[in-house]
Amino acid sequence: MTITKQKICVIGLGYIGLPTASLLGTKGFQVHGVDVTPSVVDTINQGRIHIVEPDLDILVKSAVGSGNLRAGLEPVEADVFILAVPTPFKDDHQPDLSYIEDATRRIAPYVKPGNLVILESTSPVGTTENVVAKILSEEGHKIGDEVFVAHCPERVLPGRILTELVENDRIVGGIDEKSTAKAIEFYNSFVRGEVLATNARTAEMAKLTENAFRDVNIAFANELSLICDEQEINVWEMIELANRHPRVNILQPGPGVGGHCIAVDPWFIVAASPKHSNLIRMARKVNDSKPDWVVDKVRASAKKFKHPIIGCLGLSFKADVDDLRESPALGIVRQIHKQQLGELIVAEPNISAHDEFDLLPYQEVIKRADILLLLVDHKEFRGLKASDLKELVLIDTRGVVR
Ligand code: SAJ
Repeated sequence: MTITKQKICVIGLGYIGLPTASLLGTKGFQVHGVDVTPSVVDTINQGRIHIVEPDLDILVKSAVGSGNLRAGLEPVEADVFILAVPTPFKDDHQPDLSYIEDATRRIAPYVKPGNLVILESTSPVGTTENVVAKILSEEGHKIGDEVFVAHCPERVLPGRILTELVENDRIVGGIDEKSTAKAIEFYNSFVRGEVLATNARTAEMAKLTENAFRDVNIAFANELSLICDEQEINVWEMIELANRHPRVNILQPGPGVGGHCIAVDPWFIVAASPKHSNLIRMARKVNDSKPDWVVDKVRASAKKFKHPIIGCLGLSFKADVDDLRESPALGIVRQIHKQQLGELIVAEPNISAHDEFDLLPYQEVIKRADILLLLVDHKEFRGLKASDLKELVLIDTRGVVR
C-alpha cells in the first residue's frame, strides 16, 4: 500500500482538525472527519466552512469536491487516527482532558492492528501515555505491538494555518520508538518542514513551552505598557527603538492575551509543577489583568462626558480572525456594558452578528463615538490616522493609530 492511499480519520473539525483534514484530502489521502455538531458536519459535506481562516474555503471545497473528504458524526475504520479536540482548563486552571478521553473512547472500536493513533491536541505532560494509550489498552488494544500511539502537537498560527501546516517543523514523540517512526513517516508524507523525533513527554512539554514562552514575552510587553503609560512614554515607539538592539526582540503590548492556546496552555505547566512555575504563573496573571486596566482607562475618560458614546473596534482575540475564544476584547466590551460606562457601539468586521452586541460598520462607530477604544488590530483599522480622529478621545490598546 502506498502512503498516499492511506485512510485517515480526524476527530474534531475545528481550527486544527478541519485544515488538517482538508489538506490531507487534497494530498490524496482518503479522509473522514468527525465532529459532534451536526451543523458543522453538514456545512463541510456541502464543501463549505464554519470558521474564518484564509483560503480554507478553497481547500475544503476542493477536498470535498474530489471525494477525498467526508464528514460524519461517527468515526470509521482508518489507517491513521488524528485527535484534534479541545483541551480547555477547568475553573481552578486544572486541565480538562474529557474531550481527549471521549475522543479516544469513540475511536477505540474502530482501531485495528497496524493503526497509528496521533494526539495533536495540546496536552499536559503524560496525556499521550496515561490517557490515550491507557484507554486504548483498556479497550483491548495491544499498544506498541499492534497499535502505535504518538503525540505530534499542532503548532499552526490562526490566520496562517494552511501555510504553517506544511512549512513548520514538527515534533513527533511516540510512546515507543516504533510509534515515533510510524508517525514520522506519516508527517514526512505531507510536511515540508523538518520532522523531529523525540518521546511523547518531551513533545508534550515542548509544545507547552512554546506557548508559555510567548505568554511570558507578551507579559513583559504588557508590563512595559503600564510603566510607560505612567511615565508618559509611547510604549510602541520605545519598543521599536529597543528592538533595534541586535539581541532584543520585545513583543507587542495589547489589551490582554486571548485565544484557546496561549491563555490556556501555560496553566498546564503550572498545574503540574506549581512550586517551580513562578514566572509562568506571574506572566499569566500580568496578561489576565490587562483587560481591567483598559476598562479603568475607559472609565476615567467616560467621566469627562455627560452621556459618553463609547465606540469599540474589534471583538475577536486577535487580528483578522473571527475567533472569540478567551478574547480580552470581548471581555472588555462586556465590562463596559456591565458597568454602564456609557452608550456602547461595537464593530467587528469578521463577524456578521453577535448575540450580545449589535454590530455596526466600523466607519459608523468612528463617526458616532466620543471615546474610541481600539481593541483588535484588524486590517480594516490599521490605516487609521490620529489626525483623522482628533475630535474624539482615542484609547488605542494595540498601538496601530499613527
Ligand atoms: N498577542 C499580543 N502581543 C503579541 C503577540 C500576540 O498581545 O506581540 C496576543 C494576541 O493578540 C492574542 C494572543 O496574544 O490575543 C495570542 O495570539 P498569538 O498570535 O500569539 O497566538 P495564537 O494563540 O493565535 O497561536 C499560538 C501560536 N504559538 C506560538 O506562536 C508560540 C501557534 O503557533 C500555536 O499553534 C497556537 O498558539 C496553538 O494552537 O497552540
